[in-house]
Amino acid sequence: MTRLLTLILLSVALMSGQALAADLTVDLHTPTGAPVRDAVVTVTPAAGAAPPASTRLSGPFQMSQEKIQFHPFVLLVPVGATVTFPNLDKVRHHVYSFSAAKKFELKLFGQEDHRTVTFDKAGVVALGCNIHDRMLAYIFVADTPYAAVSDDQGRVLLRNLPDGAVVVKVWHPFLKGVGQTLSRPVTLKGAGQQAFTLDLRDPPASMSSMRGMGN
Ligand SMILES: [Cu+2]
Repeated sequence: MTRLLTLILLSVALMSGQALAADLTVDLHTPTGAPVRDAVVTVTPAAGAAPPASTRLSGPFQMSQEKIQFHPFVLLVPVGATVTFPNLDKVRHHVYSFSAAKKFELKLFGQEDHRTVTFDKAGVVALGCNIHDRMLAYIFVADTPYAAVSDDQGRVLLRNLPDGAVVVKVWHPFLKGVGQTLSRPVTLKGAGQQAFTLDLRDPPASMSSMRGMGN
């Protein structure tokens, strides 16, 4: 390769927008210090649009029903994702959502039935079952590829984020406050760490005995 060509390629690379260099660790805990799992952390560049969420969040995406519960409790998908709803129980389920981001109903279906729903709008979709009141789960439809769900340690690690000013948001279904969301402007450069304290309301009585909700 000629030196001129190398220089041209290098300048194109430098001009083509933000460097992807930052790694961000986010720790989530309750006011008493317990880790919070099942929270969704999203990072959005303050200037310019984020790339399509599907560039990093890849499927297959599945919300199964087993032992009269949804699995997982919180499912993160990119805008446009198609989610399958396999029923692993012997009984039938009747899954629905009234959420603005996606209203739908999967009428009584059993193990033999194949059901899918496509989520074409960003937002939070709360799921229920008409037959079993205690079934509850959430699908978080993200419009940024920089997103992840917290693990049992209440931790999220996001790699190769754009350097510069971003907004970090944390959502959890039982977080007190507007939109169940906390938001913080952060300037990323290299490796960074953020901690959030999440004040959670009690989960619905019907499900609190069945899940470790992290609080
Ligand atoms: Cu059900």
